[in-house]
Amino acid sequence: MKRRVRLVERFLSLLLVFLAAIARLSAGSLAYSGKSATAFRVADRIVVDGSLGEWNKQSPILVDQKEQVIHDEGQWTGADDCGVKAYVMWDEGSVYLAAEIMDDTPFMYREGFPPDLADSLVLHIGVNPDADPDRAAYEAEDFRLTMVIDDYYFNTGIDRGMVEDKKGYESRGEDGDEQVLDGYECAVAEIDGGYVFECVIPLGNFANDQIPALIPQAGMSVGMEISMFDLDFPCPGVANARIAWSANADIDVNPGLWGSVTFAD
Ligand SMILES: [Ca+2]
Ligand SMILES: [Ca+2]
Repeated sequence: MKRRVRLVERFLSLLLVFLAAIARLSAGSLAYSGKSATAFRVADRIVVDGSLGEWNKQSPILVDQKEQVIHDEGQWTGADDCGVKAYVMWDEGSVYLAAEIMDDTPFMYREGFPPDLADSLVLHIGVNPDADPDRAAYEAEDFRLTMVIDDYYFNTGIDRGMVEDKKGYESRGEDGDEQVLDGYECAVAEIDGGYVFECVIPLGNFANDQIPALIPQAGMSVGMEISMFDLDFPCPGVANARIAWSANADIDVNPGLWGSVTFAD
């Protein structure tokens, strides 16, 4: 009888260890803001043409609610003013981003507009999958990419102003009028009330001799955030609402507030 009790005790203590490990694992996957999505591996190939027939759309990133507006709140009049449904896919060399974007005044941009003052999508990505999901300050592997959405230039900018130890990777394209990405391809196609945006971003753009390129694998998670600036007047600085997946205005200073994405086959 005693032996049986000891066995039960042993079993229970093992069970506790097991449950604690599971709890730690799920805490890890729930870190960042708690917003999470799945990025599916590209099955065949993505044709960057503004048509999403080849996309797996099972895990949309939804950015279209009033509580997600984090800048110029009074300038946002509803999901038809600026509402984003985004998707992420991957292969070993690139991330692919697509978005169905509702906007009553699309493609607001003029030459010389800084990316933050135009119609633009912002992608935050942490390229170190081992980074602490609770980190409250940017590390060298944390990037903020702004993609201007007009219908001709598609200029981009990478802001490193918030990164203390930049590891040799400085800001680029902050004044607009620049294409800072290599191998970036994108397309837009107008739809009722807005447009579809589709792009490929080679991951070598977030790397240098001190920052290794991210090589996604199924099961790996990284910090990621999607937000959008919406300019409604052809004059920068007047009003540009911003809406963000994680609904937090501090995503530009605190990567622990981003969402996260898990790569899957
Ligand atoms: Ca396509
Ligand atoms: Ca708008």
